[in-house]
Amino acid sequence: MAYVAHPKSSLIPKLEGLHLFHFDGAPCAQRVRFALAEKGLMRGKEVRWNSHKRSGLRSRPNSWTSRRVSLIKKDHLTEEYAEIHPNMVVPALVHDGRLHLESMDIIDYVDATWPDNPLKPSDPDDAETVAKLVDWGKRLHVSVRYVSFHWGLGNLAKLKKEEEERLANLENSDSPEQLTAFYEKYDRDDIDLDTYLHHLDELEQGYAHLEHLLADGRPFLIGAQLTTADIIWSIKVLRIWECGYPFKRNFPNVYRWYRAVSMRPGFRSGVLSHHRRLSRLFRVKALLESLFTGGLRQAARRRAVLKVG
Ligand SMILES: N[C@@H](CCC(=O)N[C@@H](CS)C(=O)NCC(=O)O)C(=O)O
Repeated sequence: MAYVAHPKSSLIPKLEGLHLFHFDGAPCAQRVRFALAEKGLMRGKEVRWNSHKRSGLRSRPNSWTSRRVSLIKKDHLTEEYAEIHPNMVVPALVHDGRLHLESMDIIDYVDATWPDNPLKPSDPDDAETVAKLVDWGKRLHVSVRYVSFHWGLGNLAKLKKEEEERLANLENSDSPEQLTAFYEKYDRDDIDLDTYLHHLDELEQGYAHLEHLLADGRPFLIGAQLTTADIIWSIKVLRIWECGYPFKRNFPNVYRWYRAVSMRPGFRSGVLSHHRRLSRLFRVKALLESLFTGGLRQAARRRAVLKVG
């Protein structure tokens, strides 16, 4: 569902240039912002996400207007947002009145529309490797949700009863995100530890594959060029690292690669510029949990011991 031909929201056709509906702490939006920055498209005006005011309808060339949809205030669980994104998730990109959904499809669209600094390799074998890595990353999206909610956000991510009801009324039954079904269980602590550990295991299998690829010291996943594979996987590391996962100990090559990618100007401006405070908060929370109750760090250690045993 990359491009939506007839969006319900009357705001969409009014928007000129680039407008991103996003949240600074949301991994799916972080990937898009990272890609936009790598293409030289910088964050411009901040506008209320649902504003129809004339002053916010047109973006400057080579920049995008930020329409921040707060996942904390649950802006995404409103009828107005469901008219923009029927699956009620961020991000959504509008370019000259046309609505694009799905973060990796958005990145492909941006890459094709602004061809400088390509994010896809021209060599067909490399392109196939990138496509496989991106697909794997996409499949792990749900695992990031389970692991980061359980060991990161905890009770903070639970919905109130009325929010749950609103979501159930508004979410399409065929939405691939299936948020209603997830929150129904999550809000009632109805997901067992084995399920969370299964998702952690899925992620660790992905990181183990990257660890192997990166063992020869290459700067990026396929070699010398930063691609969409680095974009999706670096954000997958960021979120789980913020939850306290010991990358340096468990996957040292992944850690080295992630550190280098995260120093790039595109990562710093696209991903971190407005996320630093929340990121620090996540990390302090994870640290306290690892000291007192046993967080992701301990879960990862127990798993490593079990695997060796
Ligand atoms: N497949 C979608 C997934 C988007 C998605 O799940 N977004 C998350 C943030 S990373 C979200 O908005 N979640 C809302 C929630 O969990 O309530 C994409 O890649 O764009």
